[in-house]
Amino acid sequence: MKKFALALVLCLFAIPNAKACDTTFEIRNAWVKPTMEGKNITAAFLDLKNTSDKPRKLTAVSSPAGVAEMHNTIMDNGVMKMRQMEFVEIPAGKTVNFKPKAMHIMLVDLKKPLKEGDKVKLSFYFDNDETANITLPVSAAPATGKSEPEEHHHH
Ligand SMILES: [Cu+2]
Repeated sequence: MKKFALALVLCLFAIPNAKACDTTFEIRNAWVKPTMEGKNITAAFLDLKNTSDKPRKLTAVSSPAGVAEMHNTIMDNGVMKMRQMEFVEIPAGKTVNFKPKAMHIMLVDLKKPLKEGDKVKLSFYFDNDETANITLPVSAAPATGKSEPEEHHHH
């Protein structure tokens, strides 16, 4: 239930209009990690669900706070590396999890440091011309608990 409540709150915060509420995408558990001292880079995490019956692609993300990129984390000879992705596929009815040490939304060239309590706006662009605008809290930990069941998907 907590997840659902958060989704509603995010809808109310949708900028510049309430269109995110009408899209076939649901965004939950969204949060941004505070920047570290002297860094202008951080990452955003969220669960993105495609509620339609067609596969979709997330093709771009933007933020007024800086430059937003879709990243994946890969292990290369035991070394953790990040790789930028041109798009993220979301199968019909499935959820893609952006989380630490996995896929994430990288925020670089930030105009100012982000601290706990700040808000970050993100716009998500999809291959069917839908856009979802949300506002994420900057917090040291995920906005909701991790104990709830998650939908799993495998590539
Ligand atoms: Cu990254």
